[in-house]
Amino acid sequence: MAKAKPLSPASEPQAALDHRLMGACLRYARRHRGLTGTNPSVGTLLVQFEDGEPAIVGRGVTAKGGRPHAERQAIEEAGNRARGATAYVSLEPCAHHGATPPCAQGLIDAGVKRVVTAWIDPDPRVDGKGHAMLRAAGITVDAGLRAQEAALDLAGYLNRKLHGRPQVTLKLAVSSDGFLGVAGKEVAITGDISRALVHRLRAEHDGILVGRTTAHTDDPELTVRLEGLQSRSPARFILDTNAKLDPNSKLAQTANSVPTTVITAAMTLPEPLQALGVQQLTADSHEGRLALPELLEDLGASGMSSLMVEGGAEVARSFMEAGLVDTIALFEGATTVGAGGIPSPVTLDSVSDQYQNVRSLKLGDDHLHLFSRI
Ligand code: AOF
Ligand code: ZN
Repeated sequence: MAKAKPLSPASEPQAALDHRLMGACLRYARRHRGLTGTNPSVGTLLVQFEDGEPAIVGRGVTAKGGRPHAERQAIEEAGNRARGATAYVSLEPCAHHGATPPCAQGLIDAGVKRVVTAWIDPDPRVDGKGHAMLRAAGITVDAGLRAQEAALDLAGYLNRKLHGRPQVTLKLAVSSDGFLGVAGKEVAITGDISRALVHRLRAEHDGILVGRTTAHTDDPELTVRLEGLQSRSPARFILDTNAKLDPNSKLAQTANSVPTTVITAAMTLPEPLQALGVQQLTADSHEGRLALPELLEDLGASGMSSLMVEGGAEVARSFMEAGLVDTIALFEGATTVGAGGIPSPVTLDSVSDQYQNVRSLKLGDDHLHLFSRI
């Protein structure tokens, strides 16, 4: 086989190379986010250092549906060149016999000499055992590289495993004077670039949720309408205590093509909604409101790892007050709304210090600020 093209000058120190290669591994892992079911989307790069220069000899990302695992695919691609290689893996290799033999064993059998990982797998069948197996076989293991970034990417998986509920992203579009819009009508707060990014965020989540008022006022579709990603629309949920969703709404009308569930308090769904294919989820209620923590537990138990909450103000406030928001995606537009605006429950100046600003981007005239409490 021809020698792979080197990625950097030989002089780059190992720690810098590790940092950069783990970055590439994390980016590769993102490729199947939202497509691997209850399994996390993990990335693996197998790298040979030839004359000190790194050459990627095998790559793998957890396959759609969750299997095969990332390491298996990277090992297969590398063939003999896995021997003596360094493996960069975004999550500790598994140690259990599931549908496939343990990935840790696969790396041992392939002759890998060093494994660099970003995060320990909290699955009780793994939880340190993957690293231990590798070390027992004489492999050097360096765990925890770029851990915080990996944890952000794995947030859905980690939340469901550790807390039994999906990771919740609250998306807010706030005007430059701190408003979400004007009551009763749809106001454009952000521009096209932000809109595209919102669609990409949707594609990365298993579910998307709005309140009935938003469903009524904005009549949203909540689908992914980016070229090439149209099939990645998340399942749609409407918080609708009394099952009042309008059968003529876009959500109801498209329920046969994108799963649509009305979350009610023990009501039977009206016949027209049932006929359109709208599903129902009955949630506990508490003091006349749907009980959100229990709802999230039910969604977690059904296999949902990530939920995007898109509004409106009341729903956003309820999720914040219940302490259920893990990530805040705060889009800030350049426009002002002025008198009569709906105040945002969260603005740049009022984000609680439980949250850390993990990323900020300029999107045309808008800004996106991502806050996370991990
Ligand atoms: C890895 N590499 O690419 C992924 C891992 O049902 P199974 O056998 O597929 O096992 C699921 C568990 O495997 C999951 O809970 C997590 O612990 C691990 N995911 N592990 O070595 C991978 N996706
Ligand atoms: Zn595995």
